[in-house]
Amino acid sequence: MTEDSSADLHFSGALERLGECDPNVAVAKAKEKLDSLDSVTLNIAVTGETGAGKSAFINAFRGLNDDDDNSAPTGITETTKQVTMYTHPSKSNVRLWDLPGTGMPDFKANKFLKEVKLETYDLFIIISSERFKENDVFLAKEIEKKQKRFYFVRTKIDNDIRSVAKKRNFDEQKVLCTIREDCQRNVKELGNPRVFLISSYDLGKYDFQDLVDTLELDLPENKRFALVQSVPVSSLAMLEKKKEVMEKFIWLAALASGLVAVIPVPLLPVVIDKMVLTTYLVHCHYVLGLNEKSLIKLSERMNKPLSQLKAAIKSPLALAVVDKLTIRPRTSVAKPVKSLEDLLDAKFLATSFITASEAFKFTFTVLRGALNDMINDMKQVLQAAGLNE
Ligand SMILES: Nc1nc2c(ncn2[C@@H]2O[C@H](COP(=O)(O)OP(=O)(O)OP(=O)(O)O)[C@@H](O)[C@H]2O)c(=O)[nH]1
Ligand SMILES: [Mg+2]
Repeated sequence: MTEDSSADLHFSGALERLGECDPNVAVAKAKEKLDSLDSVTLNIAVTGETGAGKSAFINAFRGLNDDDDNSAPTGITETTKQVTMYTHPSKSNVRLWDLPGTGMPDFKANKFLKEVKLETYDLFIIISSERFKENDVFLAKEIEKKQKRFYFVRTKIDNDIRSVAKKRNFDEQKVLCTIREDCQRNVKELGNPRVFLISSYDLGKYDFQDLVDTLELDLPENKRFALVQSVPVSSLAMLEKKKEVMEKFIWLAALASGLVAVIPVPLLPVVIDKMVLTTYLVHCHYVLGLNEKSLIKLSERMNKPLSQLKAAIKSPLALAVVDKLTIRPRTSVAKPVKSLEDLLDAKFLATSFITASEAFKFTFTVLRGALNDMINDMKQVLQAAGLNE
């Protein structure tokens, strides 16, 4: 699929992608596809020894702190005793499964395999905070037998770095290289799989982005979309990844909004379904992390005032979405920005479309512009938070 080319603007190309030559059917199909992209489930199982950091990883992936409501309980004593599912807070089709720890002396492999139905999950993250052990390798082999993929994650890297950072001749890259090689030695028999180094308390650092890139490549397209949408925007690189994936689907939203393409009355202007556009823009707002909860998390993590981050959001459409989602007390009269509906009306009323093709082209351009504005706003938010790289 082309990314940012004029080919995306061609109505006939959009119909072709859906394998449909009747515009009316194509609009319905585009709506269906948008819905299905939103509802496909992605089941990520997180396993590893007791205390390795499984629950903390799940919380970080869901953009939550360990002490938030609905977060997975973490601690230094064994806390996860049975399989527990955690849905993503803004994408409920993405589920993370906290599997019981494997490292206790009473761990029974057969009992574990009976309780944990490996075939249920799309992929497995095997976490360790030290070297990978016998149980980790055993599990990887069982996962492989079910023709599923596993990924080794060595967590708590922030602790490792902190403990040697004060040494003379400290070289972070060298330390990371040593840890990686050491971990890889223990899983060699599985065909030298890559080990990703991460800190659940700072996903913007180390290998989290590489992990997401790798998972993405291994997943089918619809699940890939769910994955990239759900990961928190912890760095500029992650924002770029989201941009890349979201741009690929603008044409679907543009096509799905062609409401009166379904009534083929000659010379009656094509009308755009603004509900579809509004839903799409609200969706972008959440995926990019411009929503209140994500901004609060970012402000806490980077120790920057929330107001400073919010002030970085400047584009009219992004502000209108923020305004739409803001709950105000009844007494409040202030409404500082134009409403989302008014802004969309202003854009679309000024133009009338005779053909569905024209309407598609215009809507595509408006949506692409809005997405770019929101991405630029989020870049400014990251900059205000001190995350420039
Ligand atoms: N510094 C640091 N601490 C971490 C990290 N991940 C987890 N921890 C800490 O390690 C301890 C254990 O983490 P959990 O997430 O509860 O471990 P778990 O694998 O779920 O443990 P069980 O549920 O007992 O199997 C907690 O005190 C966490 O705060 C990390 O990336 N960095
Ligand atoms: Mg746990």
